[in-house]
Amino acid sequence: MKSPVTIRFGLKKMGVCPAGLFLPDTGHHHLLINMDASELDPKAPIPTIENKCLHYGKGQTEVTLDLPKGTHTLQLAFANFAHMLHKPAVISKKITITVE
Ligand SMILES: [Cu+2]
Repeated sequence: MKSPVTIRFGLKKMGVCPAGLFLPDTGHHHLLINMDASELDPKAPIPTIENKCLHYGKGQTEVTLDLPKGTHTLQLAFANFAHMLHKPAVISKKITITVE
């Protein structure tokens, strides 16, 4: 694929809402680029790391990103109003994409 890359975030059985707003069974998406969700501390808010760990705290369900050429892994972590992982954690499987 070519950059910019459009990524659509899927979710079942829970709702998406902006960060900071507490509603049961909701949260917002985080995109992990070349990072594994196992690196996230379940007891701490998800960090913001440039080009690596991105928050979509407005409740976005789709983003378009400029990604450098090469192979990248993408994984989603869904977290609550305070950027904390749910229990059990809601994490996507990891996909691999190649940007030409
Ligand atoms: Cu967040």
